[in-house]
Amino acid sequence: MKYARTLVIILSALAAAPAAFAAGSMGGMDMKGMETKPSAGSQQAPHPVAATIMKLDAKAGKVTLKHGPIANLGMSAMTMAFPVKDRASLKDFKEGDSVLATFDTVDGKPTIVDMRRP
Ligand SMILES: [Cu+2]
Repeated sequence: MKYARTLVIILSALAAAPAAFAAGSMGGMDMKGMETKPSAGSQQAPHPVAATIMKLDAKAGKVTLKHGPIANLGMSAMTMAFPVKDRASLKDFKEGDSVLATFDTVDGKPTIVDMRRP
């Protein structure tokens, strides 16, 4: 009967061990590489932005605008010069005009693709 009792004690110890090892063995996984980066193709669609024409150069096809935030270009409000896609449309505007301008990236540059009166 002494052997049987010893066997029970050993078996009990072995049965308890795996549970102790299992706990905490799953802690090594993290989510590196799972972040979503905004890509150039996932920006929102262009929409008209309120702006004021500070300078207009019809010959060069450039307009300097004081513009509000341009969400689709990720640009905050500022004053800067833009090329204009449709130069002919510039004859309808002059410096000091308030406009609604739509911007998009053309040939890698922020460009006015549409401009109209508010
Ligand atoms: Cu700007």
